[in-house]
Amino acid sequence: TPKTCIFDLDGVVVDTAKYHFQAWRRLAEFVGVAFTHEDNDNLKGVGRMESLDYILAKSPRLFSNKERLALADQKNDDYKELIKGINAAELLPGVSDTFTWLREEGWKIGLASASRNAPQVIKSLGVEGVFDYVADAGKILNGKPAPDIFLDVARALNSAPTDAIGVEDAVAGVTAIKAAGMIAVGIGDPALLHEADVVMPTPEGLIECFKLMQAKA
Ligand code: B16
Ligand code: MG
Repeated sequence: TPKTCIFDLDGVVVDTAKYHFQAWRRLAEFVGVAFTHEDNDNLKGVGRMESLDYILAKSPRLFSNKERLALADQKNDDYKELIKGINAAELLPGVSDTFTWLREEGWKIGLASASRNAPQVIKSLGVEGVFDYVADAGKILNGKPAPDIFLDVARALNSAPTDAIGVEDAVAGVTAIKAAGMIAVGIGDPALLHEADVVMPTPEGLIECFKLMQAKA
């Protein structure tokens, strides 16, 4: 029976995608290329340098490694400024109740975020105590859609992948969960997240979903 739940952060626990969007758009303007909401969707769950390269690929000019690192820092400084004021009010609907329910039912809770800012964000949200383990994105070799980060969390929680449920809003994230051999719950558009075992529009349906899974197992 699944008794381990591994959460993605951005787009599942909190809507930081809007802050990533603003910071990436500023960066794109700075280098003179366009950046749309569709671009932002493509970058969900994708690491910082890979996201930067996606944007720089739209420019006709080439960027040195030094320039790339400076641009990544520039984006991250903007992003950190934007998330400074984050607090518990920005937890997505249903998230807090889901954490409480999982705790009461004795589940283990892990965090598999590609963001190096994740520790700061969960602290600001006041939920850092909820997680039994938080993956360090900087130490994961292959980013989503590779399964590495979800497997790292399962290992740390002494959980077999088949006993774990992953919750993700990103296409790359759902692919990573399935590649890890876990049950995937998608948050968002079912057409986009078709690889997931079940998709819901917001985290509000999670408790019912977990209850059904417990009953079925
Ligand atoms: P950072 P998640 C991901 O977090 C975001 O979805 C993605 O947009 C971002 O580029 C990536 O983290 C890296 O974030 O620049 O803060 O290290 O969805 O995996 O929680
Ligand atoms: Mg996400």
